[in-house]
Amino acid sequence: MPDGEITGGPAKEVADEAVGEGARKKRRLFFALDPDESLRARLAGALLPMLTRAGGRPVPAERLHLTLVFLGELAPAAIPCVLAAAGRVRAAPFELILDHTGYWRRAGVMWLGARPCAALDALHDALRAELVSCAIPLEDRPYRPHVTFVRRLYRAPSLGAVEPLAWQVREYVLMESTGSGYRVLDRWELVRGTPGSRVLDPG
Ligand code: 2AM
Repeated sequence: MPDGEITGGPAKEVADEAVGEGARKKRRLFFALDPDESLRARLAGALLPMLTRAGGRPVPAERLHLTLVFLGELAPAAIPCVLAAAGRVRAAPFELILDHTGYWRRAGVMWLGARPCAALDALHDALRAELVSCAIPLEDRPYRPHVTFVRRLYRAPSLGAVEPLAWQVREYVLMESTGSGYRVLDRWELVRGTPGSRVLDPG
């Protein structure tokens, strides 16, 4: 998977790109949790000792994220439906605890895993349910929430518990993997008892 910078961008830009030159070019999209700067710094600090031991290719701190729902390659015409689906999700803020590491040999990645979290599963399920109306083929594999922090690692690392990191989840984002990196296309706040509300002005 390509690495690169995560940058923000308003929904209007997304809509504009859906009618311009790039209207036919498919885009690799996914919903994710995007750590704020303070959590990103804590993650980087906690991961640093493991990075030096593990080998492989460390994921730069600014690219760390947790995928909620992977959408795959989508035609730009499908994006408005995806944005609308995300806006219909109703979920409250919650706390996620990252407390263990894992390794997937075939993918060659080492990751930080989340303690079982009903609120995270509910957010994942709610997004998938709303996306049904967009007729996007989603994977049926069980959801394994994780933050990949090493890639191209083909020798099993030593795994174990890490000092638990608490993530106060207050929003989710739609991200694009651009080939040279990631960028945030839009964000939705989690608000107790209210619909997920758009943070960026759709223009
Ligand atoms: P990874 O970090 O473990 O590779 C962008 O590619 C994001 O979507 C990454 O977080 C990646 O997980 C995840 N991803 C990539 N391909 C996927 C797939 N087929 N199913 C689920 N998640 C995927």
